[in-house]
Amino acid sequence: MLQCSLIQKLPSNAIGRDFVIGDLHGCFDLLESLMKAVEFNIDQDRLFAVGDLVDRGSYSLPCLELIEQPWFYAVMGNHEAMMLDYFKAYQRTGYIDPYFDESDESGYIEYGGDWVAKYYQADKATMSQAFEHGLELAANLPLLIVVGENEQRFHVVHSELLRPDYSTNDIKVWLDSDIDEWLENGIPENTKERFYWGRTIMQGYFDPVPQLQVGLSRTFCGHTIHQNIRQKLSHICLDTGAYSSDVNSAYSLTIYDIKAGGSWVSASYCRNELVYGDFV
Ligand SMILES: [Mn+2]
Repeated sequence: MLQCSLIQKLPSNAIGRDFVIGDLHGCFDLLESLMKAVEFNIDQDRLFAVGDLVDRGSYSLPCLELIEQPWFYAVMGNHEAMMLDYFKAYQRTGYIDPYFDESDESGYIEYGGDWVAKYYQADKATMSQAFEHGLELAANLPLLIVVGENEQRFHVVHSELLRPDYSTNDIKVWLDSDIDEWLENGIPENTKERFYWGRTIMQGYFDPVPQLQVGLSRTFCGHTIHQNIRQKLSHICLDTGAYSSDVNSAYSLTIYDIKAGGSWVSASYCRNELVYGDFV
């Protein structure tokens, strides 16, 4: 089971802007160009990440290290969860087999975790200190972030706030009132994994489906790739496939400006120019 604080509550940003970034997957350089494009001010603005900071792209550890920045907030993605699982035995024994691919029964290495081999120290059969620190940072990520009150309120989660009883309940997703209760009593055990693995809403299981779910504030998520931002049942999905943008020009990394009402910028490895738009 994940040992993290699970749910984090933050006030609205009274002095600056709030941005959300889609699944980074190691695309640190794309993030840098987007932050420059929006003139991100680290003294005033905040950046929320929908999880999956690591795997597949070129700069996984630098993306993990962002968690230490006071202006950066992230939730746990399934890739962080898989990475933590993979290194559980190592954290217990202090020893790891150098043959990452062969020793991986979990599928993590094959699923994008092969970058970790770079941080293996053969002389000591351990991982580097910087990598171990990255693991600690990932282990403390919450599953859900709740920001602000009333009209300004928004949530950040990796995949979806789907109720486990969605097939028999008219209301398919958790509401603000449920989340408020979790802030007091914790998130129910039977729903946690859906927060970083679920694909029911974005893969269209309920389509056609309204953009808004009454009673649920805007909930930013990622995990399911599409070339455009999409909104279903108050979930706004920002995974526009950053790590694939070197081979597929339809894909990109997207940053979303919450206070500007959904203006966004995207960067891609395939093209030299940034793309600007408004999500309505
Ligand atoms: Mn994911």
